[in-house]
Amino acid sequence: MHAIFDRLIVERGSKPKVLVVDDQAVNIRLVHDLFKDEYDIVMATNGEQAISQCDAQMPDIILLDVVMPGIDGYEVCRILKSKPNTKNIPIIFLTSKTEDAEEILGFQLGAADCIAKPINQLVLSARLKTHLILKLQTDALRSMALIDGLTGIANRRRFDEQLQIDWRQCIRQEQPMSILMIDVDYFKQYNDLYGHLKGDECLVQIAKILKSVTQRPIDLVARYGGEEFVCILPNTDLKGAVKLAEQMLTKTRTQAIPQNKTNENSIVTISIGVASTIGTHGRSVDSLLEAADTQLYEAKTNGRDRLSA
Ligand code: GH3
Ligand code: MG
Ligand code: MG
Ligand code: MG
Repeated sequence: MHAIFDRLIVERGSKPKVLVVDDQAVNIRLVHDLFKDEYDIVMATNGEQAISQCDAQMPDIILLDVVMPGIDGYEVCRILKSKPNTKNIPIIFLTSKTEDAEEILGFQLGAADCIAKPINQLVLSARLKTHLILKLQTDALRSMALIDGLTGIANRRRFDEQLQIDWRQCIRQEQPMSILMIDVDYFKQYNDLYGHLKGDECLVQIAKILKSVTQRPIDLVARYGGEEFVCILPNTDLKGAVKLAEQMLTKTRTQAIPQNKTNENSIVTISIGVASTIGTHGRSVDSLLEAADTQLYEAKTNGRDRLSA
C-alpha cells in the first residue's frame, strides 16, 4: 500500500495537500504535528475560511470539523459539493457527533468518511492515506482521460470541460475570450502521399508548434478531432488572438515540414479561424465556436495558409 502511495507521489511530483478545518486551534495543531512531514498542511478555523481556502489552495482532501460557530461542517460540505471546482475534493468529517443518524447525514452530503473524536492517531493516519490513494489514483486516471493519445495535448473532452469553466469565468469578470480553430491544409493529400504513420507524425509536430506559441498557462490548445486543433484564449481580445494566430502560421512555415511530392518546394501549412467576444450573461459560448468555425472556412476559401478574423 505504501509502495502504491509512493509511486503516485513520484508521478505527480508534489506532496498531497490536506486542508484541516477546526475551530479549536489545539485540534489543528494535533493534525499538523502528526502529518506535517508527509503532507502539505493548510488550515482554516471556520467555515467561510474553509471555503475560501479550498478555492485558493485546491487541497487534495479535507479534514472537516462539524461543530463550529457560523457555518457548520455540514453546510461547508454542502457548499463545496455544489461547486464544480471543489465538488471532487474528498471530505472526511472529524466529529464527536457519532450517532448513526449524524454519520449517515455526513455521507448523504457527499462525505468520503467520518472519523470519531477524540482522534485515534493510527486510525486517522490509515484512513487518511487510504482516501488520499483513491484521490490521487482518480486524478491520474482523470488526467489520462483528458489527454489525446497521439499528440499528448488536451483532447476534445478536456476542451469541452475547460471551455465551460473559462466561459463562466469570463462572464463573471466581463472579460473577452477568443477561440482559434486550426486545420491542417490538404492533409488528406499528405496522408495519401506519405502514408498514415507519417501523417500521425506530422500531427504530433503541428501540436508541438501550436503549444509552443501559447505561453500563458491559462491558454489551452486541444486536438479537436482528426487534423483539427482548437485553442481557448481567456482574457484575450481579437487583436491579441490574431497576433497569436500569426505566430502559429509563421512557426508552422518556419518548421517547413515537407509536402513536396506534388511540388518541389511545398510545405505543410495550416489555416486558422479567429473569433472573439466579451463574456455575457445568458449567452452560450457555442456562438463563439461557430464564429471561429465560419472564419476557418473563410481562411480555407481565401486560399489557405492564412488566418481569417
Ligand atoms: P483542407 O485543406 O480543406 O483542410 O483539406 P484536407 O485534405 O486537410 O481536409 P479533409 O477534411 O478532406 O481531410 C482531412 C484528412 O485528415 C482526412 C483524414 O484521413 C486525415 N486525418 C484525420 N485524422 C487523422 C489522424 O489521426 N492521423 C492521420 N494520419 N490522418 C488523419
Ligand atoms: Mg468544533
Ligand atoms: Mg478538416
Ligand atoms: Mg484539413
